[in-house]
Amino acid sequence: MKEFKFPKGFYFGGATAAYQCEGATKEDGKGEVIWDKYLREQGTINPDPACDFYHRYPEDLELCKEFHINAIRVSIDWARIFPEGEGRIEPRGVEYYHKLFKKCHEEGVEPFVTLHHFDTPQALQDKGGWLSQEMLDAFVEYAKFCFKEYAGEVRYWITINEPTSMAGQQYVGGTFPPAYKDQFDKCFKAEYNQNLVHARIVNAYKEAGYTGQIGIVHALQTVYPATDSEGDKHAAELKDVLENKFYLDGTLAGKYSKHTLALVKEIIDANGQQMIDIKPEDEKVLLKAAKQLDFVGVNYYFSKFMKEYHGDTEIIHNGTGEKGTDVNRMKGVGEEIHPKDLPATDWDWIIYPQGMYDQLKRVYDDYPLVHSIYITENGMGYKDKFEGEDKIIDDTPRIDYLKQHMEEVAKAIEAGIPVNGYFVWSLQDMFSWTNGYSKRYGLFYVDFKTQKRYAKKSAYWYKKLAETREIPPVD
Ligand code: GCO
Repeated sequence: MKEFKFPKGFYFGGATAAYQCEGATKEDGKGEVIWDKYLREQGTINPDPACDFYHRYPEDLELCKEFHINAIRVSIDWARIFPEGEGRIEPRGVEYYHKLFKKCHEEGVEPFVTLHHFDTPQALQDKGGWLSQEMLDAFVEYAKFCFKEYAGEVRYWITINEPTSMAGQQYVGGTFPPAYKDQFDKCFKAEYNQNLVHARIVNAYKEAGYTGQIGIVHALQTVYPATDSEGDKHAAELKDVLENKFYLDGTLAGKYSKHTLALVKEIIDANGQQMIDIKPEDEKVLLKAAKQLDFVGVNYYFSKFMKEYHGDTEIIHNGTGEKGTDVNRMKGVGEEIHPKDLPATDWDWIIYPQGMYDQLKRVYDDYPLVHSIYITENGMGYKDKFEGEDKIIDDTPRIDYLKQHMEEVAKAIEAGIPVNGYFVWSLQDMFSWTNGYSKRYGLFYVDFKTQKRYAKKSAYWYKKLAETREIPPVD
């Protein structure tokens, strides 16, 4: 791409999430979250010490400064502040985030702070999680507490990270606790509740008159039909409504279109379940929030290609498998296929940079209330190899991935789409919810035994990008 320069003030960030990086899951009075119980029972991933961000955040933020990374996505672990999700407050947890934000500002790194990044307090999950009114009300109270406590320290708030991964994997895919499968009615009910509680929080933030910005982060997968057949086109529409459109309508338009609801009903009916209730009074809340929303965050990793599926046995395996093993069929939706000519990561995530542009264009064109977009996650899982203290870790395939996607962002900006920042997932290596420690995403390699950080080749590439605001070549 020739002579493109990202605008001044553009954020070149790195993304993290509390539970994936902090470790210290039992420290300073922190309460239990759904992953503590689940990972203990599964015996697969030990969330401690992760990359020990709880103690090593100063070093990570100093690295940000050194590498010209001027923003960081962090999340607050709800159960550090409210160990039971509601009621009693733990002052040590409250204090920790004050220290973290202070350090961010000292290093000139703008914090973008997520309130919920997959780590529901266990006490609230026991009451029904996203399906319970008590959890929703507790979420609003926790959000209001944070707004007041950290006012002046946090200028960018994110209500929920990837609600689709949460609801989809809790009720359909079965890879997030409590790991139910094929419960499309509950999945859409959880989605409905997430949209609504997000809107209540946005409205509360605005009513209180804070001057910062508030948004939501969606994981958007761009869905294409595998062929031009009507059946494949329809399968793509169904998949899109399940993964993207129900959320986009709810949070960015503030209203579910008739077509969206018809597709939702079709999926639920095909699975012999009960259609969810859409209440007109809830839509008023959604619309008010959509009109006041400051930005939308887009997490983009891959695109999906859909084929009509006629079989009646469902095999669901949602993107967790090692290469070649990933099958993804959903009853009432369709079957994902992998076009032969498209590359994929070691976890079979199809690499399709064009999908990033198409998705940004869709969000901007189809949702006129949207006026500011951040790429809040984009990156590549890779089995990085450490070859000694004196050798720079060569992650050229990741640089290639980042470069191709940055070019799509640049294309979007040139087309007038207001993208104001980009966050690499992830700043440093941490663990992946379903793939553990072997799936590394970081710009900085973490030796999980010593907790030492090493800049990968991609970190130097990113530094150059942030310094010059121009996309450097791969080598
Ligand atoms: C992983 C994912 C990441 C994170 C992130 C999502 O493998 O862990 O690729 O995207 O899950 O927390 O917001």
